[in-house]
Amino acid sequence: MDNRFDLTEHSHRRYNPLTGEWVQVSPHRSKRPWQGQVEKTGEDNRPAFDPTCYLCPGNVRANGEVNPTYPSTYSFTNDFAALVNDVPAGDFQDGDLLLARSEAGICRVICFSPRHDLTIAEMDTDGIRRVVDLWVDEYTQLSRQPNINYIQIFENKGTVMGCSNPHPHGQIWSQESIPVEPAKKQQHQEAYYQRKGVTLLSDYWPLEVRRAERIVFENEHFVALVPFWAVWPFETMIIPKRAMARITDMTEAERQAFADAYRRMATRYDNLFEVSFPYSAGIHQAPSDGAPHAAWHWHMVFYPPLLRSATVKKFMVGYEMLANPQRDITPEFSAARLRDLPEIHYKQTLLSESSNP
Ligand code: H2U
Repeated sequence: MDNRFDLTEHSHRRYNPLTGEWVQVSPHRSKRPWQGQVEKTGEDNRPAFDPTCYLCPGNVRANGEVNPTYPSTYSFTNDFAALVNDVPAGDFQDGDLLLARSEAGICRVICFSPRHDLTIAEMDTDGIRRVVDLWVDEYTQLSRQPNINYIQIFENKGTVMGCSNPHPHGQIWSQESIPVEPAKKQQHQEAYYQRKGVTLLSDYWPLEVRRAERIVFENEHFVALVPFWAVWPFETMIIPKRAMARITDMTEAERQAFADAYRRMATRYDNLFEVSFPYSAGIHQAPSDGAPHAAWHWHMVFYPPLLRSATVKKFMVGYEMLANPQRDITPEFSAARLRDLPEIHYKQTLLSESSNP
């Protein structure tokens, strides 16, 4: 019997060089039967305008403000912001063990489209390009505010990810400190840059293109892949080919290519289980603290919770909570599934099939 270590067969740990963390991979376990919880997918027949939606154009929000009749994108300061600017600056400390610090910030809500029934997966690239432009404008404005040193752009999609409203939207939370996840990535990218003189991701993406097994697709300026160290079953990254610290560094052509990559990834996700695919996605980029941060290479990450169908979710419990994350299906298997999917949304395909039987 051949007993050589094989990543596709044998239990192993994989290292995430961006965070310094490890993930347990157990490929031999992916055939185990499932008799646990099945998620409800929910009805996906939404109207283009919902008079009760607080994000639709012209509607009243929870605090009584009225949204304008916006034609493409719209952003506003979150009416229930987790971080606010009028916090008295201060520290609390008792010895070495009890430590707290005031944290000011600004939270924004970003409506991707006036259409209540769309998602990024069903929007066209030009519509998504307007979202990208708005993110760049928001980043620019927020970075000029005093005490805003980090800006987290993200999207929660689907009720299973805690999204409160199906209207296509995302959020931005910006604040004084660098939060935990980007701080880890900053530390590891800095150390790599000091050692090698190039960004970690500008060495990583060509390696993945050469190996090919985890690539989902690429365009002229971006690579989309399942990272070697992926934790979530269908976790992916969109990486710019050029080393850039922030999304504000993108050229016109790169913004368009980023919109193209975001649409293609979201559409492939919906096509995977023919459902509006839930995820939390967001952009990790350099702090907005005035320093250049040459070691930072910005990128977008997608963390989807679904495992093997529209209704079976991956649970991060037990060992994952107490030890470290664990996955059964390999990143290479997930990449192959995503790579083989069409980039035309399944609803479009169904529509054209029913009009041309
Ligand atoms: P999520 O669906 O990802 O939770 O985002 C919706 C955000 O919109 C949420 O943070 C805000 C909530 O505070 N919101 C408003 O700012 N105004 C409203 O009228 C309702 C919801």
